[in-house]
Amino acid sequence: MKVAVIGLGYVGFPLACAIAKNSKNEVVGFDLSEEKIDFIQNGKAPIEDEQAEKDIKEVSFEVSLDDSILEGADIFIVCVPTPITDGYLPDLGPVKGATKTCAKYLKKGSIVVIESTINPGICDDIVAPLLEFETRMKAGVDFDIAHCPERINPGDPKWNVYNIPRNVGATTLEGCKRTADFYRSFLDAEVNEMATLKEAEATKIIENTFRDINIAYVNELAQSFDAMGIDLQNVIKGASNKPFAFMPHFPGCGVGGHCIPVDPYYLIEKARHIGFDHRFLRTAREINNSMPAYTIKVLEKILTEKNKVIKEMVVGVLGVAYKPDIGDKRESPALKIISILEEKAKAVEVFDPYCLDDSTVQSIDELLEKADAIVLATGHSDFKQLTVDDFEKHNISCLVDGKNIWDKKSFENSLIIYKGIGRG
Ligand code: SAJ
Repeated sequence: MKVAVIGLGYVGFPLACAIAKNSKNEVVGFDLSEEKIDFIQNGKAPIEDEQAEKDIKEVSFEVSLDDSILEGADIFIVCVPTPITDGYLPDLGPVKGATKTCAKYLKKGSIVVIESTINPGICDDIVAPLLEFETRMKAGVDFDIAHCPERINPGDPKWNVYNIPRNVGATTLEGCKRTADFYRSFLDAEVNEMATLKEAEATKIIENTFRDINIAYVNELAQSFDAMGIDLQNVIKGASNKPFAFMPHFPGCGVGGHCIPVDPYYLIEKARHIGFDHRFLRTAREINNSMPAYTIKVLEKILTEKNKVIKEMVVGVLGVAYKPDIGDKRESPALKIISILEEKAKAVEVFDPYCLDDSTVQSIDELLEKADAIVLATGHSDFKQLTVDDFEKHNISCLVDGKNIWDKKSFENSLIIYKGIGRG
């Protein structure tokens, strides 16, 4: 078959490589980004992904900025972003755009697979009508729509496109089986066939919402345990040796990324339309969104212990990215921390080795030299190496460890006041 992957980012590119490498299908790729197309045409991976960077050396497939490359495709796989708008509503622009592009080349018997994360009902209520309108064909009769939610975990050395189990739902059970068998033809992992599109859409949403509410749980605990002087990190460590029915999550300065802080709003919004208020999910989002402000409150509290005030301080922020050792800053809490500090502090200096464009200085030393106090916002490995001596050498007086990466005991006999999030 001819398989067309629309969107060659951290989801679509590893997928296209896997299909090209492990199956006999012809694979083509389409993207709107000239840079991505150039990278791939020069045999380079357009994203940071260990497995894909290996695969691209073994496979080659045609990619183009021109959607006519989709001509004759039997299977279209949509792997485009599904961001949220400023009002926290799902922005389906990219999915609608990609769907219209597929419609131009859709033929009888084809399958359109959506991998992008969408909320329950998008395939039935948005994608199907769009394809039917554009092609005058009938979903479930002339062609099929399937949803196989992506589960790529950027930077994960263990789990990759080949070994992560997948779920598939489709307009018809026959379409679901065809899609599942297609995925089984190039994956090593289990592919689970679900009864409906909505079930498959809901599965991914609850995976990530599950994570968001559990992080909110420990973030709320961190605030009460800080006030009680209890080290929540140690308490979680204790609870974690329970061999069943406990799953540790960890408090911090906030929740970033393109999945966890975004997906709950899809479900909240969908349910709102049918008159249900997901007040628990909303509260969890409010708690996680409040953590950057809480982090600054912790800083202000320890500054007063040193008879200092934040508006006289140059505050250094270590980290911009939303997770360690990658340069992705989407929805990163660090950005919120920086904007709060720009209102409150005398000056803000920023350094992230993976986000140099967002850095105001070019090295950790330069940041420590300029700053009076430090907020750590990303747990990059480079920052983990820092010791109390590095901070003392640069006369840092206060330090808030937003991702609890340093050993609080090492600061006990120093002049530096150290506080983590949920470290008592
Ligand atoms: N975070 C916490 N406490 C935790 C875990 C995470 O504060 O206990 C924060 C992180 O600092 C980060 C944010 O939450 O700012 C998201 O972290 P994440 O580890 O969930 O990273 P993501 O956004 O890359 O999430 C992806 C998701 N994968 C997919 O959607 C395919 C998610 O489903 C995975 O659970 C997650 O990776 C993972 O397990 O690493």
